[in-house]
Amino acid sequence: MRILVLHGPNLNLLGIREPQLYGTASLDEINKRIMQWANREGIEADIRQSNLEGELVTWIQEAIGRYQGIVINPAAYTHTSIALRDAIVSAGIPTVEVHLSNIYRREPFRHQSFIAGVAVGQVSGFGSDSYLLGLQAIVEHLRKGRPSKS
Ligand code: CA2
Repeated sequence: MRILVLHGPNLNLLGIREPQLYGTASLDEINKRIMQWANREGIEADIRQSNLEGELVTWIQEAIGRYQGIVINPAAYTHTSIALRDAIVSAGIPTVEVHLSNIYRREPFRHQSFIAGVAVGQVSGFGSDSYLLGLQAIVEHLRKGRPSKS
């Protein structure tokens, strides 16, 4: 089973700024944990980060036929990007949305996600564990062969 893990804009700054919100782990450290988890589970995971909306859209399009599932932290694009939402729908690849922080405990503009309505589900608020929980969720979902709406 192949899973694509996508990190959105500014997540390359993790561990350097705003540790009270996003924790002290760097993106490299989070990616190492993801790869360790994937290796233990016998899952092939590829991980990418971009600050560009269009690049994330292209990667989702290119995932068709190559990946069975996507785990994405769309970062600020969560709250703005119909393009990412449309890409997830048209790719038809089951997708789990993850967030380090609990977006519903933060500013009202973060309470809206354009992604949640086309995702299998959402994990929000568990720091870097959100990625591992999201991976577990998508793998379990795919193993059970549940039909996807996205
Ligand atoms: O909690 C999350 O994972 C978010 O997706 C993070 C986004 C934010 O816009 C979402 O509302 C929730 C922000 C990512 C920015 O990451 C930074 C990391 C370190 C320093 C500055 C920004």
